[in-house]
Amino acid sequence: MTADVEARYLPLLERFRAGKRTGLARAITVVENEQRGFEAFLHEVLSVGPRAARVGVTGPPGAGKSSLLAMLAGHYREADEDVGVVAVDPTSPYSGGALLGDRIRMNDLATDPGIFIRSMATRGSLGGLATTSKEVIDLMDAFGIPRILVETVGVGQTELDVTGAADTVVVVLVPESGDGVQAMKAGLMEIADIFVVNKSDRPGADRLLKELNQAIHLRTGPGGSSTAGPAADVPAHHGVDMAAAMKRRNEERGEVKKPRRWEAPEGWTIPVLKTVAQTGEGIPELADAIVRHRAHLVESGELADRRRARLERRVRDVVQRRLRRGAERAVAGEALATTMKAIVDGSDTPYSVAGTFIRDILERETNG
Ligand SMILES: Nc1nc2c(ncn2[C@@H]2O[C@H](COP(=O)(O)OP(=O)(O)OP(=O)(O)O)[C@@H](O)[C@H]2O)c(=O)[nH]1
Ligand SMILES: [Mg+2]
Repeated sequence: MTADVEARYLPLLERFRAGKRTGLARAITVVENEQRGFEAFLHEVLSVGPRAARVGVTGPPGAGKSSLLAMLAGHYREADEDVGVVAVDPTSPYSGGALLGDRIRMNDLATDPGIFIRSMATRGSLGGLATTSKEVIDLMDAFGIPRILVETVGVGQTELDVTGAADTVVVVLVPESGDGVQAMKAGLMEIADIFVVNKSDRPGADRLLKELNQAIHLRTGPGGSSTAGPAADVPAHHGVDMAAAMKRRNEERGEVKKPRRWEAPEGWTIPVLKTVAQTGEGIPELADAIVRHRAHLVESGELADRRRARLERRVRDVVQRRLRRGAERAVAGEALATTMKAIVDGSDTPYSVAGTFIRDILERETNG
């Protein structure tokens, strides 16, 4: 930390490290608002590395994600475990005694000192779950909260990004949200570690359950879990091994391995569970599946892989964010206006001017 940042955040750092709730709340605000020096602050507190069990809960709007999450949080609280709840782009509000659904009141949870709730918007970040949302999760983790539940609405691309924030992804579907094939198309199939058929008090739940089980069975083949992507099922055509070719292509592009896509870790068969979030039916089973998946991740070494992929991604995101912010600051106002004369005259072009800006930005960013 530079002396400047140190002076600014030292008291906060102390409160945070001392486990003061207000320290966490303030730290989250600093990060959310990207206040000056927030990255240096994150650097200080994140050096402990991730410890919390992070569970992402995603699915279509109104599927009962919040209700499930409240029930899960309650379940953990019964065992006296602290729980962090992060809702990204929530359509139903969480705070201030608001409801989660019609009947499940969040009041008890919101006033429970063992529960930390934060809801936030993605602010239109590319890829859905904004980097800052992930940083808030990291803060909760660094604060020492052992369980963090993340809710995202599974529409568009948003849900795919939950894999960038969670170790275990729970996909919530409901009988009326369409069939299992639809879920596959939406990409939810590919990211699920656990499927939940919520609102199983409603008609059609068993049909959805069956469809999901069939889809999983199809995907993984009889008697086991999948070991590779869909291309692995494609036999070598005309001497071309699709899976190998795709892998090579991805490697050549330097693409980061995404362990979540069509790569359910070996030995893990995605469970499909029935719940009624309103009554709490099926919640202990869901909690149990989460524990089992966690154990599986640890034993198979997959947890380390997933964390590593997440960290690689974070490095990229932070670099991009800093350069983008640097560009927004530098290429504006007076500085930009003064370049115009030469460009209009034709003695300069936007390209040479861009080069000058980029050198400036890089210099400023490397010097803090
Ligand atoms: N019948 C029935 N209704 C449920 C169940 N779970 C949730 N609901 C209701 O479904 C509605 C939506 O629940 P939420 O928990 O807000 O769903 P959500 O997925 O968080 O919704 P968004 O955040 O808006 O996408 C509420 O009216 C709940 O009371 C269930 O198991 N059975
Ligand atoms: Mg919700």
